[in-house]
Amino acid sequence: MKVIYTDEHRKHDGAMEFLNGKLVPMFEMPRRMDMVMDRVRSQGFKEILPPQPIGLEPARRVHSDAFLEFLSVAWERWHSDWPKTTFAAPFTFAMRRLGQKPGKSAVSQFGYWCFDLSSPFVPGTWDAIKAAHDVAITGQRLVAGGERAVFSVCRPPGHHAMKDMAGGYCYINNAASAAQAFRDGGAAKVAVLDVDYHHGNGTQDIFYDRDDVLFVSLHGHPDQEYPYFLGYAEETGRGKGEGFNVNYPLPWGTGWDSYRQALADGIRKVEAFKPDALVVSLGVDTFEADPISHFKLKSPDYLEMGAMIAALNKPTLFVMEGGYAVEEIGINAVNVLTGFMNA
Ligand code: SP5
Ligand code: ZN
Repeated sequence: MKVIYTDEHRKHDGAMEFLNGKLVPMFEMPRRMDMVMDRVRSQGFKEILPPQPIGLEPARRVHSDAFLEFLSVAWERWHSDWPKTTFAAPFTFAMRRLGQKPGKSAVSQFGYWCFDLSSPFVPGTWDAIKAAHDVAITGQRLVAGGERAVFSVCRPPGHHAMKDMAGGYCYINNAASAAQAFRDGGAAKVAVLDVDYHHGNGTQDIFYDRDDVLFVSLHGHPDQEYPYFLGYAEETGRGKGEGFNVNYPLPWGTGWDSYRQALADGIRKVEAFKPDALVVSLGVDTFEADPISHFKLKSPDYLEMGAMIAALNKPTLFVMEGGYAVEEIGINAVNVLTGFMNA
């Protein structure tokens, strides 16, 4: 399996996040991808390719121009208002009611284009965002060109990013952009299977009204877990998208036995949809030792997960999302690929 990777993600580093009343160094850190790539190399993956300079056109198909414009200037805007600060993040939010608009100040713009405090900017964030998107779409093009499967090692992750809002460590929705790129390349139907611990609220937002992209997500129940406001089973799509959004909210403490049953059900839904391509939002924060999550998957379970995904027998793009148990993230993520290839 080809792996797409670049060191550009390292430029997105050094910001803090709020967690349960404390300002802490971000769990979403560069070392995560070091651990993934160490494991990729030690497991004998030979073809590690840099991304092509794809640019933002694919992203424009799933995000608004104004939002992408904000991302591109976010750090400079913030820095010119608050030159003594080392990272930028919002602290008040527009909520988008009563016609609220982004104003001229950086604080206003961050509060308008973000839905929470956990997508901060440092000087290199925009370069990392663009590189992660290039990584995703380079993988997509290889799969569209006939590869059975490719692993796009994206960082920052993407699945919380909505059409016009950043949040949850995410800025551009790499998986959604890749799914749309398959469509634009001639695939009639595409499925996105999201196995990250957190609900893929951004991907759901982007495809909620559509019947050409099936979104299936397994995640911590929104009654207990981030992103809290979306991810319920009743969210099944809207208009002609009705029936093409499938959520499996699962309680804290979920282990492989019940996870496997939900995954098998989700995979049956993907199979019935008969997609021409599959995008997997691959988060491994379902791991038992993940510091911000509450599922109980063990490392060997990821081998079986990969085998189950392989049984769909679709051209498959794996897009890296979450996973914060840094010591084991490489083992777990690469186990999915190994299970897939050995199936
Ligand atoms: C891509 C991705 O995985 N984003 C996740 C963003 C999660 N951000 C906030 C999580 C807060 C969860 N509660 C922590 C409880 C720690 N004991
Ligand atoms: Zn996650």
